[in-house]
Amino acid sequence: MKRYPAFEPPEYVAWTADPALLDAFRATINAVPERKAVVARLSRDELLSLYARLIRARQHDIALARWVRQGVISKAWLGTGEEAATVGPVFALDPAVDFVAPMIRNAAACCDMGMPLADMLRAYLATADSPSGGHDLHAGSQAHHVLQPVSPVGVMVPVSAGVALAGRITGAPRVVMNWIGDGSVKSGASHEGLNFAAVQRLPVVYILQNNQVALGTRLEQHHAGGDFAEWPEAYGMAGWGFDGNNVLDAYAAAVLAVERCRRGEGPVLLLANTFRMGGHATHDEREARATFPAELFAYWGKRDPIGLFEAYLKGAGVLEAELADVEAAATAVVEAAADAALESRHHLPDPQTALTGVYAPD
Ligand SMILES: Cc1ncc(C[n+]2csc(CCOP(=O)(O)OP(=O)(O)O)c2C)c(N)n1
Ligand SMILES: [Mg+2]
Repeated sequence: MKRYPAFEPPEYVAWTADPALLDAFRATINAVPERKAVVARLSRDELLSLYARLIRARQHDIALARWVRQGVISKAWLGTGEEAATVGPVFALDPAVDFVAPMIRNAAACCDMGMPLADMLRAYLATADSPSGGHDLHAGSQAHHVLQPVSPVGVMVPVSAGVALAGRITGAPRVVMNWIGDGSVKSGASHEGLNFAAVQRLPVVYILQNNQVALGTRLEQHHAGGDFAEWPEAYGMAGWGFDGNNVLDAYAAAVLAVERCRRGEGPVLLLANTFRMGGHATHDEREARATFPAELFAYWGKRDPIGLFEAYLKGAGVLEAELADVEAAATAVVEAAADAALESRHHLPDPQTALTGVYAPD
């Protein structure tokens, strides 16, 4: 895949697959028989679709980083390096019935559920034709079953439980997938929501995305709660981990969680270990580099989830030319979406609409 030195972490610029890590990637998806069986059922087209979605996610971040550099927007929150923890699990859902509650770093969930990329980018421009009409840069769309993130992180945990409960009450069974960070899972709302989902046995797949940091606070500075792997049991729900940089492991772990939810066996708390390869947003990348030792960036930089999956596909016989075609198509889609969004740039909302959609009609 093409690399973008101006917009990607320096560790990715001259990326090549470490043979030992590629072996580990394969070993991970073969380690658990149930997951191995799920991965084995993926068709060649589905594997290429996962690849296209990963590229689209990376290109979405590159488009935003480019806008920041060009002065179109002041900053952007990126999921670079964490794409597999979003793209894999969403692939386990049925977008026609299920819902997602992404954090801002899980933007890929929006387009993977069918939201137009141009709308996701318009959210950053706060245009009148953006998903919230310019109210908020967080992107969501009821029509596409994407719950718009609420800015106070952790608050979506009980909201997701509520959406699942509403589905049960109204006879419209659905699975809700909700990502929570290693930081936001410490919020009061998150604890209440996880407990409520557990006691009501609601069909929610919570994904605890541990990227080792919350804004500028390292995990060991905000975490005294032992191994996250023990948290599901503490809440009284099922749970298991997956490799947050292995899209196939992420997919398989999520399929098993979604199946359990559909059987009515209650929520699942998945634990994904990964790493934030940049700053909290584009404004504090230098501080982020000072927050962690360079070796940690080097360690995770070798585990680029897209590079590893691409190397896996090549090893499985997919031709380089075929991957290049998929990459070019996904890249063109994002570039066209960015152009379309920019056309709306000066279409700002009428100030009279500031309260529209904020309060229920009397
Ligand atoms: C209640 C609340 N406190 C603080 C913030 C500012 N804030 C936004 S994201 C964030 C860190 C979240 O960390 P984590 O949950 O680990 O997610 P990550 O950013 O690492 O993906 C903070 C402190 C906020 N939005 N809401
Ligand atoms: Mg975090």
